[in-house]
Amino acid sequence: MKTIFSGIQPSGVITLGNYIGAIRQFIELQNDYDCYFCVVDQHAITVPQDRLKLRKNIRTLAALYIAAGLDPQKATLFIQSEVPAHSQAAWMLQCISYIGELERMTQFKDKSAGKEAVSAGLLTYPPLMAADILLYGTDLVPVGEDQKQHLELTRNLAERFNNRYNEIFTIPEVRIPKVGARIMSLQDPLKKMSKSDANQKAFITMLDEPKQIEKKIKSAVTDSDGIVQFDQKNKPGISNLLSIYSILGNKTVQELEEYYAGKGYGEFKTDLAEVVLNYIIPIQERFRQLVESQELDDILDKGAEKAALKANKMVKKMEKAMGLGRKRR
Ligand code: ATP
Ligand code: LTN
Repeated sequence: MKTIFSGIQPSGVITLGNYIGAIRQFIELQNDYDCYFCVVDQHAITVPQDRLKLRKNIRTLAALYIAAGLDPQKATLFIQSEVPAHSQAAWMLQCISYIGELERMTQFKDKSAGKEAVSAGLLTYPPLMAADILLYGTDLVPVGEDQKQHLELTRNLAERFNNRYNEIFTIPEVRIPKVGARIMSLQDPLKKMSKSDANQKAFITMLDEPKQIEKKIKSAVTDSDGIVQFDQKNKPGISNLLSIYSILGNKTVQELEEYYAGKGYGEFKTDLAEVVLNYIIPIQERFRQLVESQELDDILDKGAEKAALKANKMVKKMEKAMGLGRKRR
């Protein structure tokens, strides 16, 4: 059976973008692959985090994975910092990464732009991500569009290691959904929807109150011509809303355009809010039952144990290939 690995940062409450671009794929794939899904908390500390909020976000994210449909009987769910092999492997991979290639990463450039104090971790984030993936002999990595460049680097690092030391890594493929790989901000449809956006109105989280969700959709930026039509270039706002509607409402964009011909944005937005709520409310109900439960702790304990078993073996192989430590007698 082929292996899948993916991770989400607990840098806030996951958004509709994370759900559509990432989690929705995970749920679909868990039946056919050996899956490892991770709460990548060590990635989240590459930018400053409040410790109490981070703790809360980690637990929230783990519960939301399950509330959204991830089945812990089928997939392994765990927290990155609870499996030390990730940071061990990340160090070794950092030592074969070049500063130049890390500086070229778009995410690094975006997150460091205009900041005075940029952590070294923000720069060395990609080798940690490569470690996450390579430790499990991963064949496929389901992610949103924004992670494509990091996956390319992961493949390069794996090939570099294999050529330089020993052929121990599987070269992973990226899997980006055909639709919904890049849900845009509701306030600036030229920017991706991001859970750490300073403007709360720019994103919908999976735990927003129904009233808040309605409000955010109603105040989403569109344009002034009032025609419900998909045109990414000239009408990015309404096109983004059409994508969300199409995916969650299970209708093609063309069907929606036909249905809303001659009706304004107001009616379209009211219906979209209903579609989003129908999707999110059941997830929120399952979430509330899970988040403080012992069941969640048991799932995460078991997940970390299972992940460590596999990851530790790969760390040993990496150390052996690089000549670290002593030869085992
Ligand atoms: P942050 O705001 O902290 O950078 P983020 O919201 O961009 O976080 P990540 O934790 O970095 O989210 O990403 C988790 C997964 O969700 C990744 O697979 C990523 O590609 C996907 N993803 C993130 N934002 C979007 C989006 N707007 N549309 C589709 N997929 C997305
Ligand atoms: N870099 C990713 C999160 C992430 C990830 C991973 C995704 C960390 N490790 C391994 C896939 C596989 C992000 O910012 N979205």
